[in-house]
Amino acid sequence: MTNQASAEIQADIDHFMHGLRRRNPGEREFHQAVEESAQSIIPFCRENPEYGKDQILERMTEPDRIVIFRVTWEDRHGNFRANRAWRVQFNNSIGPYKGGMRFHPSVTLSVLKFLGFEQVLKNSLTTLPMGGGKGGSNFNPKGKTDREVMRFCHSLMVELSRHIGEDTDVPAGDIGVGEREISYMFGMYKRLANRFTGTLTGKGLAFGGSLVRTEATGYGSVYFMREMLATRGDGIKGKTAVVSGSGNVALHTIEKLTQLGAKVVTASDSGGFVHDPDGIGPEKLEWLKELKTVRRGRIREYAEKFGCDFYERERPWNVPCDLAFPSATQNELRGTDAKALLGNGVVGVCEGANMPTDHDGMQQFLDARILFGPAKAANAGGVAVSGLEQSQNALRISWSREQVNQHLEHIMKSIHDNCVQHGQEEGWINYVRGANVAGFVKIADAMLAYGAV
Ligand code: NDP
Ligand code: 2IT
Repeated sequence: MTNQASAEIQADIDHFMHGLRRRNPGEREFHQAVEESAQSIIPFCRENPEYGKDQILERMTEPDRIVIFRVTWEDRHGNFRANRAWRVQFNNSIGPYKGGMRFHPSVTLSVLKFLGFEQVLKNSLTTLPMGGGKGGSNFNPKGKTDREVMRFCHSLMVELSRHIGEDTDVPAGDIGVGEREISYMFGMYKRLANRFTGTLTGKGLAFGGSLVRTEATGYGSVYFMREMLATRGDGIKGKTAVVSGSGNVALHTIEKLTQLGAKVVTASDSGGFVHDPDGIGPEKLEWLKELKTVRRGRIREYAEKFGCDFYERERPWNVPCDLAFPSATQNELRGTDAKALLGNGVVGVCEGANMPTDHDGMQQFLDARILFGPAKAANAGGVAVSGLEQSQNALRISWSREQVNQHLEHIMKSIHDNCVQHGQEEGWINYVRGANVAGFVKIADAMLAYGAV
């Protein structure tokens, strides 16, 4: 590309981002997510002018609708408490809105808009007919009793139920929302709607949940890494891996990596990380699952139990590894962390979390041409199996563990191949560009076909 052409493209991106920032002041995470995608999509639209018309990207970055509401609930001391909740219905061009609910004190409208925008492109990549949305609340489930969480979830659903439905918008879990919260929300939804439908996913197996949904995001992320490694004649077996987080995504990433013969040497939570040079093998992982999902304890206890090092309030990116799986939260892997990983010879990074790598970190990985699987491709396995849960609910059947896992492996391979198709550059595959463009094209085709709606 000539210098003049790349200067013109940069000017287009700057112009677009200037407008987006002006329309959405102060929404830092939303700006970051859109800019990362625009850097792939705007050059693609210049090369393919049929996609550069009708304000497609401008319309795609404006949510269809946002519902903001108060959630009042009663705590264990009899005090009334009030939180704010949102549902961002971002884009339903290719199917009903679909995406998780996040409960965390850091939740803001900006965070949910970034997640909703990413979800639109991610869901398009899954090959399934799903639009994109996201929701959540600044409610902090930590330290709350089950009954407090129940009362919060029930109260939230009294309002949310007006806006969702199996063909309208289908919420699921995310940070702070797992099977317990989905069950409370689904129970109240079912009562209010007086219909038993698959309006939420991630449900318990006894009431319409799908096998492998719990494992799907972590397993999918490892399957995606496997596909990336295969393009270089390499594999998972024998690799040393660093994982951040110890929630749903991280635990099942560790599980699948270990099953495929890798050694996982770290896990973390917001208090710090543990470094276990012997590896978090199956027995230790069972203990960790119980710690995190039943006792809701802290990762520090793992170090005490198994006699390894705990690094308070630190992240694991200085630990030498072949593969890295940021699987906790956004912007947890920054430029200096990327430098440390590259310095230690990392060959692949797969984003289990949404937008865990900041702009500087991602640029370094791309410049180094390592295998970098961006979130909207690498962690799409979770929402893909949510889509399969919707299919099973609609058909009123349940597929076996093997059937669902086969679908998941197939979908991750399709996503990978689609990224390769759109991400080929001289001598390497730019998965960031591949994922953004492949996700965009399908939605853009639908929006162009609909006209001005
Ligand atoms: P969980 O709530 O199960 O676990 C979250 C983990 O990340 C915990 O270990 C938590 O530590 C840590 N964490 C959360 N916020 C922070 C923070 N601000 N700083 C440091 N650590 C933090 O969530 P999930 O595993 O479901 O989600 C993890 C990531 O994966 C998120 O980015 C989510 O959007 C993404 N994702 C999830 C999918 C799913 O199916 N669940 C699907 C696709 C992506 P602590 O307990 O101390 O808070
Ligand atoms: O970020 C995500 O893809 C999720 N939290 C899962 C969403 C879903 O609908 O299963």
